[in-house]
Amino acid sequence: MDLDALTKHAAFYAKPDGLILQYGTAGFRTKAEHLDHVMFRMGLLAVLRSKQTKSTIGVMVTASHNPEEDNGVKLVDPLGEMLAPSWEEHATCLANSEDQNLQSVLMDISEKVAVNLHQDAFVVIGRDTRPSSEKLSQSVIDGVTVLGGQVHDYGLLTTPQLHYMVYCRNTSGQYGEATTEGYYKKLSKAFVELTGQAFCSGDDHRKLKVDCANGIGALKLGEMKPYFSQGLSVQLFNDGSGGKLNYYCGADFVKTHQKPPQGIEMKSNERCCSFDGDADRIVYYYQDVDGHFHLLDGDKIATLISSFLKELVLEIGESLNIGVVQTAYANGSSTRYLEEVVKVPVYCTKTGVKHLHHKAQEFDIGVYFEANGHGTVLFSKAAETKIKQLAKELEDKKSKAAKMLENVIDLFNQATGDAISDMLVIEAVLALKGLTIQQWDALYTDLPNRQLKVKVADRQVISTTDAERQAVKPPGLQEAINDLVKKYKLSRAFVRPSGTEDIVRVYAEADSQESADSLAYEVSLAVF
Ligand code: NG1
Ligand code: ZN
Repeated sequence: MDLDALTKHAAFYAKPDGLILQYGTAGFRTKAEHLDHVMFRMGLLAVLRSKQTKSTIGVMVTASHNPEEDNGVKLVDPLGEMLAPSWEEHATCLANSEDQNLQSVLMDISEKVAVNLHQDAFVVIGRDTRPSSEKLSQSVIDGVTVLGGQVHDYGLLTTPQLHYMVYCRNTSGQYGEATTEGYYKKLSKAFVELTGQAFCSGDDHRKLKVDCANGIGALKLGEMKPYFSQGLSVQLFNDGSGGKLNYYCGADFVKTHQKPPQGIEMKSNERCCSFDGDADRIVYYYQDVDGHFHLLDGDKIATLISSFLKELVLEIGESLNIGVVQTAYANGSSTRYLEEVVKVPVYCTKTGVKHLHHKAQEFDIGVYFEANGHGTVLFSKAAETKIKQLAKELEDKKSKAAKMLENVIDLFNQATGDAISDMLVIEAVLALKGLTIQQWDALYTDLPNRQLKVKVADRQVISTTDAERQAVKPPGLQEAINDLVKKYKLSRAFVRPSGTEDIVRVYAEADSQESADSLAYEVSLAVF
């Protein structure tokens, strides 16, 4: 390690006085102008992680659905997964160390994780379309190179594309080719093959309007469109030509406000969807003939996909176990529908994709979605082998189902939730089952719900258990929530400190919107 070079370069990335940041569920996130030193340091950390794992590590510069002025960074582990939790602590420690201690903190981490400093390091970098992202990704590159690591800068990428690249590179290309073209071809081939047998009644079935949140999704979906155009025609809105990122548009806006984004022309009953700012989340929606807005969120997506997978698994007659993973924010109706109608076991984990992803890995087929539209489906190696083998056998109903599953495996991003990949899966399932968005929506009715944000002096005074559904601290809070919940029918409520904002989130659902609103309000008063 060239410590002189490190000191020299570090001088360009002074830490603002008193700034303390935490590597949370989405990495580091704050105003872009405060992030230069964090980016440089994450370049350093990525080198250590790469040396330790003897693998390629990814660094993504994005703040997802946050306002355009924000930015953020997260590291991607060897199999395209989120950074291991023990390393989140190292990241926090390194980001917050005072400038003069940088070297010693770095050495401490190297010792703790037993890094062989002579090992080669390779880091790949991607960034979203924020005005600050290019300069910030240069700071990451500087951090990597100053420690002697090699870099491949992919430039503009969606977050899930970077995860895909990392996964491909660490599995000797077996998962796919580590280029955007490789990604487009792999997914499009699977999509076109999967939808090949679908009966489409009219051209409208193949049309989809996509709100790209004025983000990276517009660019990448635009590039990819020609590859799958024989199966689906997408029309892009909020494509970044003039509009501001995530401003009155995108998946997060649509989900939180439960209304259509600005900048999209919606005719009644037309199928529309929204990506978030880095294209790892997706929600669907339509407006009915009476002008009512209908949102089909991550829970509806999980339901549609789980039913489809369950049918295919029954058809191939193999005992592959399916598990669905949700969080406490999943609408109670979706959980009931999955358990009672689809008849699949449902599990609840803490908020944050890494928790869901981890749980989903326990099954042959693990479906996971957050209500906000972030999710994917994971297939175990054993399941994949079995499916591939069955797909090769004689032409019959069984092998046809296995072939479909084979394409489904290729179509889902196995590294992380991916708006483009999920969109293609949903479009394929709708086409194959001949479902309209209205029929999909009608599978079950969401329980009315309300989410509120509460500002408190210190959100950490609240701690939770049971996958965040019960508050253990402060004393008396859970009892107060229990008493309030008893006042309403079909009700449920919980509170938890946000992992990405300085607030406490309150969630309530009940038999009517008025009751859900009033329960959420009463619970928020109990939080103070
Ligand atoms: P927090 O702020 O911890 O609630 C939010 C989302 C998560 C996840 C992360 C990361 C909700 C209620 N929470 O976390 O689901 O997506 O951001 O982006 O939507
Ligand atoms: Zn995102």
